[in-house]
Amino acid sequence: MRHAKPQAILLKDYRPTPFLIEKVALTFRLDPTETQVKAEIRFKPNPAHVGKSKTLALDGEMIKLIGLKINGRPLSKQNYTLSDTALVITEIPDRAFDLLIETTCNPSANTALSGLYMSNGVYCTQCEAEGFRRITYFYDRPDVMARYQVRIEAPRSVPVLLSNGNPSARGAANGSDYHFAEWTDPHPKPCYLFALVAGNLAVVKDRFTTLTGREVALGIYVEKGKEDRCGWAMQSLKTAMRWDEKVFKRAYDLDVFNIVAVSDFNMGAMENKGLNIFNDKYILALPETATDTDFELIEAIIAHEYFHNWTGNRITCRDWFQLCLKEGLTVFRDQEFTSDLRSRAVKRIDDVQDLRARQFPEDMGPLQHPARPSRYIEINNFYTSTVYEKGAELCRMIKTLIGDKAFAKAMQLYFKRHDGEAATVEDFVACMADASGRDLKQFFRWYEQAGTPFLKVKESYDAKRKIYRLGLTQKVKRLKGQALKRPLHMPIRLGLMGPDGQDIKLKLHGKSLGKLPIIELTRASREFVFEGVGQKPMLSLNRGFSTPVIVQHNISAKDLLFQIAHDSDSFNRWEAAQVLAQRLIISAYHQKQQKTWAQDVANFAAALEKCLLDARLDHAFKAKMLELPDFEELCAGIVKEIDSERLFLAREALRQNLAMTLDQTLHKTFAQTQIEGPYQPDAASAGKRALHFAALALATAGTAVWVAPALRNDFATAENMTVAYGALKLGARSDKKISTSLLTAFYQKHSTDHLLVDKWFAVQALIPDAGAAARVKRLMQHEAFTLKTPNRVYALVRNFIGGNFRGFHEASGAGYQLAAETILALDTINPQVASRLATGFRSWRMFDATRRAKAQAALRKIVKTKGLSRDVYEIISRTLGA
Ligand code: B3K
Ligand code: ZN
Repeated sequence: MRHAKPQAILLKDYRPTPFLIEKVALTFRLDPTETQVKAEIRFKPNPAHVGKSKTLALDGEMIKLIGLKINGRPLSKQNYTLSDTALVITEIPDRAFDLLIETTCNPSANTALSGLYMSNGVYCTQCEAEGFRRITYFYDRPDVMARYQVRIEAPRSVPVLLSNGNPSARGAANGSDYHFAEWTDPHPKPCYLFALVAGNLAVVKDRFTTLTGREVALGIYVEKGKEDRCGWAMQSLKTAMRWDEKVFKRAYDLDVFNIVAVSDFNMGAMENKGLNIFNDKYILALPETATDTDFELIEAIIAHEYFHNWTGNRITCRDWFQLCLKEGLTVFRDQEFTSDLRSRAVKRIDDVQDLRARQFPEDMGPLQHPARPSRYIEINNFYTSTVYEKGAELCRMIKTLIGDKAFAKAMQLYFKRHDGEAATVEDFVACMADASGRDLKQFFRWYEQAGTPFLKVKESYDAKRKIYRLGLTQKVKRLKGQALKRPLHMPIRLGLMGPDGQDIKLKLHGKSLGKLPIIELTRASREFVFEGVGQKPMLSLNRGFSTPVIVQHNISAKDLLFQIAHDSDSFNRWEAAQVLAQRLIISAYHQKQQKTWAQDVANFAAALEKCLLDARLDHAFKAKMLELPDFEELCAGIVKEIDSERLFLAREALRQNLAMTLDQTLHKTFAQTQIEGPYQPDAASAGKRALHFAALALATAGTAVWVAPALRNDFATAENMTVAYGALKLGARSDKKISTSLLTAFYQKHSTDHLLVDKWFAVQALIPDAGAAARVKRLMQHEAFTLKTPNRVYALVRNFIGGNFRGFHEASGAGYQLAAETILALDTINPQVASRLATGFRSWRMFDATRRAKAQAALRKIVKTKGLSRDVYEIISRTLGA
């Protein structure tokens, strides 16, 4: 839909609908260009609605109305009005009534991939957030929950006919070679969870018996010939089902659970009741086709969608402002799942890296919004890292505040109290407060107030009185025109280490703190006084990243090195290395402290070396220690007027120095982690491979002669995709000869596998060479590139915008221009994907004047374009505005 000046929707305007929907019967007669949809809907008055309503206003777009009856009587044109976005029926009975709506839609023409569309010959739906209105006229909002009965009719050439719930009938349908299938979903659900899939698909089957004794038939549907790639997804599904029973006491509630993999999908996957639909990138995996990261993501996303069955589906959201109620909580649940299955310490580091790279920049710039927003223009723009990942951090903080036991109790209370309901964030937090007896009123501000807080640290030690004082001050930056930011309730884990590196038993204001000490900061500023501290301690603050803040602490390099070596909290050992690296890069950027820089780098390298040689540390953790902070994080440390080229070179200078200093250790690490034997996707094996490539990656920044042959050899002898892709990524960035030969070989070998062609594009999008924008532009002309497939656009264009810092921010403005042209071209095809690309401009004001001017010109060009989608309009106007 195209709008000149789109209207904002406000949280405070929420009102219940005048009617509720008791049940819906949908009949589809599938056709690629003219699918017929018959909806028989039973409405009843809503007791929660205030006042009488004589009209029924239903949402609908891109569909053609064919027939309309109330209680069996056809409606004449005087009885309703029809617009591009709504059907409004006047003169409605004041008691329950049946409405029959007949419409048609055109799945083949649906390039936005919202509603009913076709992917590679397969009929498929995506209804969240507001796609159901492209199927029939309806109350397209999550607080209207109904029971669904679905009948699908199609030619026999379309053998697989799937919908939500349990299968109830199938057979021959009217018309010579037509057949039908019927599905009944006993659980009331909002329409965004409706799904239909039909096509000539293969299926991989399995079974699962729940702890309550229910036999569940599991099915994964994929393109024919891909059956052998479903094993890992199936195994992950069963693991997730068992884990949810064990940890959250949640059992599955239907006789079937189906998953379908399609190749055209706007995001990762969708949790439709009993019929999850997935981007095939997150289902298909064999050691030869998928990397360790793919395996881990598949496991996590399968779990995430499955967990939604309770957090999202059984208990859904009252309105879309409550999105983090289901998303934040479900991300929290999938993070816990991965932590239990793999390494908790490494998972925490991964999640914090991700939060800092994606959520912090969002939270500090013009696209900032609270985890529970209070206004939006296009809800699809709010499936953000703030709603998802910060939302998960808020659940984690509550758990830290109230403790594991109370949290478990509170979750059970939530499931009991709100099962079958459309709930709010307040409802959730009330359960947490009621079960724990804690007052969470101030904590609630985290949901309503945007911005990443800074936490300033001041310490002092009184040797005579054996007192250690810790002063903490919190502050959230206000953006132009914003109201005063209020202090937040922060649970902060901490430790004080003695000179031997051991944690000291803490006594705060006369009270002993337990084994994992936590202090709570509720005021803007406070001093914590620890008694009985015999020697000047070393502070380890915000252990495990207990609160998502940016710590500002003038801790010395010496102390950071001590922390790297001794901190009992592995997160903070890693964090200390990050802080040191960040400082070294920033001082290279400002060309400050040139005299001591080399010595500081040498000390840092020595600390890393110790880690690499420490047999007690696992491979995955060591690999994390070798990763330097991302550009997004570095930018937050520089604050203004960034010259991205100089920042890139400063980071490269540190990499190069480390590579030279650590050469022997890197070589040894690389050799000791040589990949042998058949591929196993478990965390330990993946960790070994991660370290192998982390060592090689750092070594490529130096000049050692072993590197190029090692890289070529890995590529040539690779028996799995993790190794082949690991070598390709590094090879593509080395000299032209290696780069060309590896890229050519990879494409020749894999050009018929669309997921691997995506990888081939992604690798090239991320090469940080000078003139990357022009190179990416040329790649967009490649025969395999298309704007119609989201995965392809993400692989090449989104990776370039979001992952190629040097290229996207080229001083010439070529990167910005390329982004603007692509966003505009894509907006007429798929506004959701276009709008995702547009968020890449969110930090434009942090750059220097030259770059700002170029970015602004690109943004203005977009916003001035006539007929812009609501999606892109909202993102660009906010980006320009604040
Ligand atoms: N709930 C879906 C996301 C829907 C996005 C709509 N634009 C996937 C997930 O978070 O599980
Ligand atoms: Zn989700």
